[in-house]
Amino acid sequence: MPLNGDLHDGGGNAGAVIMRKMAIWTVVVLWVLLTSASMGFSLGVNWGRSSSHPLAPATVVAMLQANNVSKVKLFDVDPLVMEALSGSKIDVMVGIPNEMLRLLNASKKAAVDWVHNNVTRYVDNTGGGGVVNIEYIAIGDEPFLHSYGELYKPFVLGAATNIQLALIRAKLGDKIKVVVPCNYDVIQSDSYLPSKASFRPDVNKTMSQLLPFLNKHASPFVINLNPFLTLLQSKNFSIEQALFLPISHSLKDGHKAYNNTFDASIDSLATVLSKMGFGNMDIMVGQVGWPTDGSVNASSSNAQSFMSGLVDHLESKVGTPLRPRRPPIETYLFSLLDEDLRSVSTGNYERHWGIFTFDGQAKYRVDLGQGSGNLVNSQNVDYLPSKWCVVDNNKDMTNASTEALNACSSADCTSLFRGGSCFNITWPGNVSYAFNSFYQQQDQRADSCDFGGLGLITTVDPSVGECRFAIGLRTSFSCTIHYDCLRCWVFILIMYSFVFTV
Ligand SMILES: *[C@@H]1O[C@H](CO)[C@@H](O)[C@H](O)[C@H]1NC(C)=O
Ligand SMILES: *[C@@H]1O[C@H](CO)[C@@H](O)[C@H](O)[C@H]1NC(C)=O
Ligand SMILES: *[C@@H]1O[C@H](CO)[C@@H](O)[C@H](O)[C@H]1NC(C)=O
Ligand SMILES: *[C@@H]1O[C@H](CO)[C@@H](O)[C@H](O)[C@H]1NC(C)=O
Ligand SMILES: *[C@@H]1O[C@H](CO)[C@@H](O)[C@H](O)[C@H]1NC(C)=O
Ligand SMILES: *[C@@H]1O[C@H](CO)[C@@H](O)[C@H](O)[C@H]1NC(C)=O
Ligand SMILES: *[C@@H]1O[C@H](CO)[C@@H](O)[C@H](O)[C@H]1NC(C)=O
Ligand SMILES: *[C@@H]1O[C@H](CO)[C@@H](O)[C@H](O)[C@H]1NC(C)=O
Ligand SMILES: *[C@@H]1O[C@H](CO)[C@@H](O)[C@H](O)[C@H]1NC(C)=O
Ligand SMILES: CC(=O)N[C@H]1CO[C@H](CO)[C@@H](O)[C@@H]1O
Repeated sequence: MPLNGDLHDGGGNAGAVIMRKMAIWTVVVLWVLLTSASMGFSLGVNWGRSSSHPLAPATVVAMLQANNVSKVKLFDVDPLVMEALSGSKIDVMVGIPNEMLRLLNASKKAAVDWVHNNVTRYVDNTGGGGVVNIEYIAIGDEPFLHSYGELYKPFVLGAATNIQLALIRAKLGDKIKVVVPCNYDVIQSDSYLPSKASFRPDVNKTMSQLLPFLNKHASPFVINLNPFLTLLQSKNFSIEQALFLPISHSLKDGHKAYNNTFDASIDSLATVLSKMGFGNMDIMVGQVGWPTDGSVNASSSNAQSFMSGLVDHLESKVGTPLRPRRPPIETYLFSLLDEDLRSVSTGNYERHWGIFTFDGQAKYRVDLGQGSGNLVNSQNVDYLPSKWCVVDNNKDMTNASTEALNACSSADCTSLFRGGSCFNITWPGNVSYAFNSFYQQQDQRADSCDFGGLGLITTVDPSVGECRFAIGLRTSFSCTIHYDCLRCWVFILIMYSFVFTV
């Protein structure tokens, strides 16, 4: 209004009017510059903990800080993780496991307790400890996933409503937002054209109730993207489009042209939100990334292309054809670390999403947009001793493959199969890989390298080329049963008796 008013200000003194216009424009330009600078660009990471031997929370937080990562998305509320995050100034999304949604829908009191036990005590600094910057609470993790059917769907809105009420009661209603991370499979588009997208019929009704709730509380729609799976499943997108590489053909959708899968996915969601009457709702990307192992095209070099392409795209703030200059409000990379307990029902690559290996070592170079471009590895990682378990090929090897299969039924052998980084190591190298994987998972217990007499403990690193034979991490649990720890205690006891007898 002030700008328009100025145009009609016919005072007669043209010079003064021009001066005033210039002054106003200067202010506008400065304002735009300042706000865009302070808006930064919001990049976070998913910190999942489906690992047999997770890095210590304090080690991970130090690593996040060393890499200037300012936002993290969790899948639960682990007290040790929260303790490590307290005072860190890292913004946090905490998660409610799907299994709790039924209870949280049914009971307002359960929701109040949940918020009290898992949120209030961390954001409230009256307890003395440092504060955790909780920004979002995720109601379940992809509760509308197609394969879940009706398992969690009926409880999502009720649980979200009860948690929201509990937040308001705790006077946190305007500080913390309730969101529902949805897998991209809530959207369908037979032709893969964004303009033809709609919600999957079986979630349409639930969404028509959830969207007004999100809108009322100014919460974003959180979508988890999987461009890698899209590439595996559909012929419509090329790997170049998926990886933000130069392309020969863009995807034409009416007058819009799409150069990358990411924008096409965002605009499919934007289309659906418009069709449902919420075309202005903010979009947040809860997960997006590229795996590095366990499948063809899952490699560190492809992941590097993807991550740098994505970061450049977000940093440019160009937005998408349907939402120019309005990129997702926040984007959480998937994932921080490899996790050896993730389900492989959709593929072996599921355990290799990390930007960092399970022990916090960078897999490739990427500038997360805040600094040098070199990722900083985890420091002070607490490894087990430098020992590996391999097959002793001086023995009768008749049973070696069977023993390897047994080891793989519990240990992580996802790198051994087609497309994996260890697919190429020939027999019996792959048997050794399986033995070692099991041995490390069992905290290097001596009896876990037996394999019917075929196992042999070595101090020479058996890694070949790309195929890394890992050394496991010491966890507090593994220390209590660890052979070396036992030896250590025995030593201390002997020293004690020695001191007392002398
Ligand atoms: C959710 O909770 C409400 C209130 O207790 C209850 O009436 C409703 O049946 C619950 N929904 C389901 C699907 O159980
Ligand atoms: C959160 O609070 C509930 C209820 O007090 C509790 O049962 C649960 O273990 C806590 N943690 C998580 C991750 O939900
Ligand atoms: C996408 O692929 C399907 C079948 O693979 C085809 O029917 C459809 O026309 C394609 N869409 C576009 C936009 O190319
Ligand atoms: C989905 O829900 C919206 C809003 O309630 C409605 O307009 C639309 O027709 C529904 N679509 C389908 C396929 O049921
Ligand atoms: C898409 O790629 C084409 C050809 O490389 C280029 O001319 C066009 O500007 C690109 N479009 C966008 C939105 O980046
Ligand atoms: C983190 O930020 C600091 C200060 O801006 C910068 O000097 C440093 O290089 C950044 N580190 C990384 C890994 O980006
Ligand atoms: C191989 O396994 C079978 C069945 O467990 C056992 O009877 C046999 O002695 C084993 N062979 C060797 C060479 O260890
Ligand atoms: C596997 O070995 C073949 C031939 O030695 C080589 O061309 C190929 O690049 C290797 N693949 C991997 C994943 O190392
Ligand atoms: C090891 O490789 C051989 C072929 O070289 C194959 O028959 C066997 O199944 C592999 N074992 C494992 C555990 O991958
Ligand atoms: C770009 C790229 O790496 N594409 C490859 C994906 O994997 C298949 C199967 O190995 C290759 O044929 C493609 O070239």
